[in-house]
Amino acid sequence: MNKSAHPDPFKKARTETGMGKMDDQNDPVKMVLGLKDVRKCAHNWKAFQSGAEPGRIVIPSEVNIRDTRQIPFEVDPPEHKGYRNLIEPWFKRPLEKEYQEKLKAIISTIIDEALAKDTVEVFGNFSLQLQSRALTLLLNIPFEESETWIGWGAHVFRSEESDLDADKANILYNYIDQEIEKAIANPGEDLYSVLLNSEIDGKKLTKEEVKGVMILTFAGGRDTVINSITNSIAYFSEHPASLKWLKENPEITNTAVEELIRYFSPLTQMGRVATKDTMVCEHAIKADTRISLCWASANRDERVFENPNEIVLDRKINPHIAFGFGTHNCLGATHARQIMHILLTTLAQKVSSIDLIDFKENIEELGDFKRKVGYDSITVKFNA
Ligand code: EMZ
Repeated sequence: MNKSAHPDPFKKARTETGMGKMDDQNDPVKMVLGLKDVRKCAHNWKAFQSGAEPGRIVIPSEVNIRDTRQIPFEVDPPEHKGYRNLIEPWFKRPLEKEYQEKLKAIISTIIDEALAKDTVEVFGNFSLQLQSRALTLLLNIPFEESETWIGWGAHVFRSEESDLDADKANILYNYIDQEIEKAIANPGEDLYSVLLNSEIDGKKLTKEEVKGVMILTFAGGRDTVINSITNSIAYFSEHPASLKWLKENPEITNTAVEELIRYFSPLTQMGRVATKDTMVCEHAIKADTRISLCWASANRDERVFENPNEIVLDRKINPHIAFGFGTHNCLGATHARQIMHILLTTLAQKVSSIDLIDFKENIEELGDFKRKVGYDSITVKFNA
C-alpha cells in the first residue's frame, strides 16, 4: 500500500541544519528547507531576487536554453506589480461559473474515455490531455489547438536525450512567435490579443514581453499540473475509501485539493539570486550565488504540519506553500485548483475504483537528495 507514497528526502537536513545543497551546471544552489525560513526568504525580494539573468532562478537552470525573460515571474518589484496587476484578472477567470462548466465538460469527457478503455497510461494519455485541453480555456482559444500541444509531449524542455533540450524548447518559442504574429494580424479575444493590446503606464507591451508571459503560461503550468493529476490518480488507486468518502462528503473537496497539493508539492523548489553577502540559517550566502526556496521540504515541516507524511484529506490547519509565497505566488493557482477540484468531484461521481497495473517513478536527482515528483508512466484500469 505505498506505491503512491511520496517520501520526504529532506527531513534529516531540514531538522539538523535547515539547509541542503546541490550542484546545478556549476552554479550551485543552497536549499532553504524549513517552512518559516522559506517564507522569510521569499518575502525578502531585495536580498533574494527573481529578476536575475533569465532562466537562472529555475532549477535546473535554463540560462542555456532561454533568453526571454518570463513575466511576471522573473521580474522584481516595483516593475513586477504593473505586470501582475495587468495579468491577474485574466488568470482569475476560472472562478467564473461559465469557465467551470466548460472545464467540467472537458474533464467528464476524459474520464468517460478512460472508463471505456481497458487500461490507460495516465501520464501521457490522460493527464497531458486534460492539462492541454484545460489550457485552451485559460488562453481562450479553440479547443482543437490542444492537439498541437499534446503532440509536444509532457515536457516542453525535456527530451529522451536531455533534461534541457534546446531544440525542443525552440519548438515552443517558435510556436509562440507565430501565434503572436497571427494575433497581431487578426486580433481576437484570446490571451495573446489581450496582452498585445494592453498598456502599463501608458506603454504597450512589446512582443518580447508578451512572449515572456506566454512561455510562463505554457511551461510553468505544464508538468506541475500533469504531475498533480497523475499523482492523484495513483493515490486514489490505492485508497478507494478516500474516493468514496469524497463522493459522500463533497464539502471536503476544497480541503482535499489543498492537502493533495501540499503532499505532492509538484514544484519542488524555485531559486533566487542573492544581491549581497548575507546569511540564511547561519549559513553564509555570497552575493550573486543562488539559494532555493524548497516548497516540497517546507510542506513536510514537522514544526508546522501534524503527521506531515500522511495525506489527511480533511486536514484542518494547512498553511502549505506549494504555490509559492509572497510577491511571486503562483499566477496559475486558481486554474490549477479548479482542475483539481473538478477532477476530484468527477472521479468520485463516476469512478468506483482504480486498479494500479504498472508504473515507473520519476525521481529528481538533487545533489544528496532524491525526490519522487511523479511518474514517467503509470498504467491503470478505471472501474465505473
Ligand atoms: C518556469 C517555471 C515556472 C520554467 C512556476 O514555475 O516552470 C518550469 O517548469 C519551467 O521550466 O521555465 O516557467
